[in-house]
Amino acid sequence: MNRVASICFFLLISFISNAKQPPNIIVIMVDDMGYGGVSSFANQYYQTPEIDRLAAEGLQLMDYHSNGVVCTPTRASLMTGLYPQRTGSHLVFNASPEHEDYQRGLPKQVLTFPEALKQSGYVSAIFGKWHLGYKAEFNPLNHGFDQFNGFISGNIDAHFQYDRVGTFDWWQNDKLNEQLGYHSDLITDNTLEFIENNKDKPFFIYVSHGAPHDPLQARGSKIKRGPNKGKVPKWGIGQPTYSEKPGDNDWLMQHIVLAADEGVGKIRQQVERLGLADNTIIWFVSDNGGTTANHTVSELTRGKKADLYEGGHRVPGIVWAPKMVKPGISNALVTSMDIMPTNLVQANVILPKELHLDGIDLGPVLFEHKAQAERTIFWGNLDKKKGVVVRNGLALRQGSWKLVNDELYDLSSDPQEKHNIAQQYPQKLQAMQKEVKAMFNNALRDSPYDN
Ligand SMILES: [Ca+2]
Repeated sequence: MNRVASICFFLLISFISNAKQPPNIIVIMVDDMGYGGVSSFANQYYQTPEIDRLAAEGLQLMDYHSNGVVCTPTRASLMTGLYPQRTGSHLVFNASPEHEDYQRGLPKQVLTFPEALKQSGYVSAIFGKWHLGYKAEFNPLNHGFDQFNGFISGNIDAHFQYDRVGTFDWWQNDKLNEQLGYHSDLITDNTLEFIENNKDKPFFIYVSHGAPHDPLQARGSKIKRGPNKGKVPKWGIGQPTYSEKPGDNDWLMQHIVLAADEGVGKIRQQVERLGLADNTIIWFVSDNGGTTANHTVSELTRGKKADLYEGGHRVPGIVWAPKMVKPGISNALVTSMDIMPTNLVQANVILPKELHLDGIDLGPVLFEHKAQAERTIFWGNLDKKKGVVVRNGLALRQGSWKLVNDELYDLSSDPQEKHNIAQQYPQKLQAMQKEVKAMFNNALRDSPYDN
């Protein structure tokens, strides 16, 4: 080896040994939780101390939005960095095998978050809800995850894992295989074990809670589905149960939400105990707004799950990373599809130049306090039978302007969307209506499905 080659070799080795291990990434997603589910956002009924602590020590994202107003679309955006329409995942994947949308799934050819992270040597796991396809080809293991303990449908019994149509739905990797316990606790325990087992390599964990989606069951509640329906399971005896205060839905919801909140605390503690806090990013987000039944809607946002008003998609968002964020409140516009590109940059993943992502790297805004350029984001629902946009239609956010079909709001002065100003700004209304249709149709053209 000549001298120049030796120096180059030395520099290369120095570079490798000095290169910091890329950060561990944990995304905790709760299901159907609006601002009313978290006390540091707008829960007036009870405290959520662990989620609040994450917010206090991290960045509380006051303008965080799910890309869908229901489950499947948001999860597709989180996994791909794309608008859900591009992957044909803008509909809820229905659990009934007779339903035509049962056949759909996140297309294999789309690059997923865990697949991209493999370039930097990450090991990846999902614990909990998938909801991105029922067929074997759509299993998380076929989308880049190394481990999966959870369910593929939209919701399960919290004790015995039967889905809405009575199909057993708890997977350990690609095999149906039960785990005994309350769903939120299983998700937490699997996460803690995975962190311990993989503490020496970069890991990505998608902690995907079923709470507080229905069926609404606390740890001590009766089983609602499957052969043991009506019984309290052995792990539920002596635990909080709705039977103590029948009809008090806030009490029931408190015990459902607090099981997930405890899990948030245990995950943070595990990261700290193993000395990983300085190189770990934890996101806490919801997949869509709250529901009337689960009492996580809030007067701060108009509407609820499935609405295109803010209550359908402006949801709790937190990013915790002690070495990277200065604790505080951020008013940056952040969406589900930005989490993947933001983390890929932190993970030193280089994406092919021709690969288009709709989400953007928000590292400069969140971690370096740079100013954010104005963004334009759309939400859209489609009735594929009629081939037209229906029910809630289309929404567009542009700076502080918000279009909801033929209504126009200025969120800077009217965050609760109480004053429709469409008549005062007819040209703005028209321009935004034109733009949202163009963006929606552009995204839909990439869908591998008919619509
Ligand atoms: Ca949901």
